Amino acid sequence: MTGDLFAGLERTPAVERITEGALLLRAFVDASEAAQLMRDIATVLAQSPLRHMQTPGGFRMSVAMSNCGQYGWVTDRRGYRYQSLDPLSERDWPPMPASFLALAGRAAEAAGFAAFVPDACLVNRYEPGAKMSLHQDRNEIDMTQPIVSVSLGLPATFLFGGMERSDKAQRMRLDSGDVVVWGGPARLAFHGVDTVRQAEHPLTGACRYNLTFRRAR
Ligand code: MD3
Ligand code: FE
Repeated sequence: MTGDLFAGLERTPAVERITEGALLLRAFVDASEAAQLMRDIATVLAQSPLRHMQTPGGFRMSVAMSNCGQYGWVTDRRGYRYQSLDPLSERDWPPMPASFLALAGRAAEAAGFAAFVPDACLVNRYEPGAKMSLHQDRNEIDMTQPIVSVSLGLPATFLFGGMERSDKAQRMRLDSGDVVVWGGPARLAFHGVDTVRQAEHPLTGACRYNLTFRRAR
C-alpha cells in the first residue's frame, strides 16, 4: 500500500521573504482553487465588466479593471479613490465571492496578519502589452492593514522598488498561483508590473489576472 504513504499530506508551499513585511507564498493556490477563482471572477465580471480607466492626467490604463466587495478602486479625471458604486452601472459592486474572502484570510494568516477581512478586491486583467507603472497604494485609510495579491494565468515580471520612486527596483517573476502579502514597512513601497508578454496559459488563455485584496475603510 505504498500509494497511501503520502495520502493526506499536503505540499507545503515555499515562502520567500521579499523584504521586511512582504512575504511571497509560491504556488499557494492549487489548480482546483484557481479554477474556482476563475469561475468566481467570471461571475463578478458579468455584473461589473472590465474597463480601461483613465488616469487623472488623462491617460488610458493598459490594464483593464473591475472590483468586488463593499468598495471599489477607481480612477478618472477627478482622481484616484475608493467608492461604493460602480461608475459604469451606478450600482453596488458585486459581492466578494466566498472563495476570495477565504483565500485572502488564509494568505494573510500565513504571513502573520490575523483576522484580515478585506472590504475591496481590485480585479486586474493584463493582456499582452499591458503593464503597470511604478506607484504606491495609498488610497486606503489604515496602512497597518496588509494587501494580499494573487496572480493567475500568464507570468509577469513584478517590479519592487523602495520607499522613493527613484530607488532601483528589484525584478521578480510572479507565476499563476503565487500570492504575496504586503504589510508593515513594505506597505508603502513603490511597485509595478513590466509589460506582459504574449503567450497562452491553460487557466486564462492569453492573459494574466491579478486580484488585490484591500481594507479600504
Ligand atoms: C506592494 N497590482 O493593483 S500586485 C495594484 O500585479 C497593483 O496587478 C499589481 O499594484 C498587479 O495596485 C501588483 C502586488 C502588489 C499589490 C499591492 C502592493 C504589491 C504591493 C501594495 C504595497 C506594496
Ligand atoms: Fe499597487
